[in-house]
Amino acid sequence: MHFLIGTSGHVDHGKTALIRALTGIETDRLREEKERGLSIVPGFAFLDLPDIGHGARRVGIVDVPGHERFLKNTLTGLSGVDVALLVVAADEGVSVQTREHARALKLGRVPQVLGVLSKRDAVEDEFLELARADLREFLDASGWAQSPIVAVSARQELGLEELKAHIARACDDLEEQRSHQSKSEKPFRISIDRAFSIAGRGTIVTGSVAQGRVEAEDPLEMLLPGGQVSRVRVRSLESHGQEVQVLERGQRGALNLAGVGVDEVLSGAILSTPGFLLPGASWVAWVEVADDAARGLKRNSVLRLHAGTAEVGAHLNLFQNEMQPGQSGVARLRLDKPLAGAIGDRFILREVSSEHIVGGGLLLNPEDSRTWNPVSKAFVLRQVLELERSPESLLIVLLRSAERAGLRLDDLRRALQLLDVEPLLQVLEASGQIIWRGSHLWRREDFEAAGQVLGLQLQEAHARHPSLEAVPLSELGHDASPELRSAVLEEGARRGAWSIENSLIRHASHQVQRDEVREALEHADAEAHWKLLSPEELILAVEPSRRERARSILSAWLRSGEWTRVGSFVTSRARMEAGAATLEEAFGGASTCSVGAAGAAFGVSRKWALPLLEWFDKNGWTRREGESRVRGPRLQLKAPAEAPDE
Ligand SMILES: Nc1nc2c(ncn2[C@@H]2O[C@H](COP(=O)(O)OP(=O)(O)O)[C@@H](O)[C@H]2O)c(=O)[nH]1
Ligand SMILES: [Mg+2]
Repeated sequence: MHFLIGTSGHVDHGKTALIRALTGIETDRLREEKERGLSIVPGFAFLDLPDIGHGARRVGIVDVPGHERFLKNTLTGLSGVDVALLVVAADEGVSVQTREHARALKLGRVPQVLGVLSKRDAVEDEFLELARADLREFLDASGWAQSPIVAVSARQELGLEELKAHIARACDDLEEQRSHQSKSEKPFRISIDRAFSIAGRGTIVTGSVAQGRVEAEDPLEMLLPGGQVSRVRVRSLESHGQEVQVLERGQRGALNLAGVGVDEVLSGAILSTPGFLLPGASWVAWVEVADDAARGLKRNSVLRLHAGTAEVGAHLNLFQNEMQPGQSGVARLRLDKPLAGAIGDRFILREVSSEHIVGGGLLLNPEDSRTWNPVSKAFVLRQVLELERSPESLLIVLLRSAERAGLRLDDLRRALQLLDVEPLLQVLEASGQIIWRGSHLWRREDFEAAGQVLGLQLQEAHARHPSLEAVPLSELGHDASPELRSAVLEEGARRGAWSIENSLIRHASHQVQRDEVREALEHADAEAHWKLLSPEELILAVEPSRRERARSILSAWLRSGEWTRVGSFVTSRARMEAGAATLEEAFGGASTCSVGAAGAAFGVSRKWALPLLEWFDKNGWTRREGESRVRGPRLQLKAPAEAPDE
């Protein structure tokens, strides 16, 4: 496992000098940085840690600027940091930017924070202890009561070994925690912090790997702030100046990319395994106001949002009037350009006027779903993202909020950020919690409720057609999505609740009620095949004394839509619907069909062919073009089998 260490703290408190003393590497590389003695952009180094029980390891280091003017660069640098060194000069104590950076570490949920008292050579021992007590109090109040404090001097090389041991311990702790987490592989993700080109090699981008792993030749997706998505390919990889075969979470990396010019890489861009991130111009989010913020957040505030290395303008649409420091709740963030992200991504919010960090939060849902009811769902989602953090519970919460719409496998992979969700689905299916069919899944409760609704609809349909053995499938299940409907129909048939044949369905409990008048009408209609009969002709099929009743049955059928008029003829709608196959024959694979061809396929003369085609026109199966017919929306040629990718 790899870990990234980051500095933080007020300007001039000795961060860069400390990294130089620890690693021998100068992280202030820019000429301007050297001249001014001031870090402006994040600088990078690496450190070999002693083996304190879990093996020696090399960790990456990012040294961030402390000056308030470069806070954006500081936040960029801190993205992906596992262990933060909060550096406080012993002779100055906790200062403005110490507080600001601590807020960023806290809101960004940086997992481990170590207190570092720098420049201990610059103060008397007595003063050092005062500074230590001051820092202790600050760490405790920030929720880091467990964090150690190490006093160091970069100038006299004091406390460096002790600090390394503490960093090693923090990494060991993280490794221990992460070994308990799901082993399933995450898609690769890196937020780009620099892009440049080298003659003969093309575009190089650098960043801290936030998730997953990447190898040379892997195809990736580049997502720009603004919403553009393009495909790129990894030519080669480097970490700390050396070519590597693989880059993993927690590593600093440089990726040589094919398929993109350096000018096309905007700051804040993300590289990801294709298909795992969606740009959203508006996100439902869980927002928290820093408990030491100068003021609360008001509805309709305009803020700067930082996520990964991206920064976008955000209009805060709160569901309440104001959130006080320390409070949190649901909000809708309308961004000035789309931001790519995933459920559970953390962000930080800055005030535009003061530029101070005021809050942060979690992305919950790019607002594209119709069913999303933010306020009721956000609380539960936030709970599971922040506290439980298991893919199983997240999946169940998402399914519950999707209700009968269920989830598509693709959306689920994206929501859980897992390359392979199948093993998880197998477990949940075996334990009876979900129903998984092909590319869709539902909670068992929702699926069964849909089954019950369909069963009731079927019984009602039977009641409408008491003399029919079975009813047209097309009468049922229109309140469910096509996937749910067909999965529920199939499942009921499997369990024997009903049977399906051709496009007719029959409930297992259905008993046909014999009625001679109805049967005589239906029989006459069926006997006529496609040489449909007029109402008068049908009535003649019934014994004279019962023709009055036959007439009223027929008009009831026509009123209910069970039967339909085809020109001057009448027949059951089910029979017309079943005519699709014959109509296909009439087209014979061609794009048009003449009246003659239709007559031949249906075995009738123009007397019937014309009204049949007019009925099909009216019902969307065909469309008249001149003297012939083309396919209507309900009679689409079956798509050819999908061509394989690439
Ligand atoms: N006395 C003393 N001065 C230090 C020490 N470390 C850094 N400084 C000085 O503090 C100033 C700021 O250091 P720098 O590392 O650039 O601070 P940064 O802005 O936090 O990165 C420089 O003038 C350093 O020489 C130290 O251990 N002891
Ligand atoms: Mg510095």
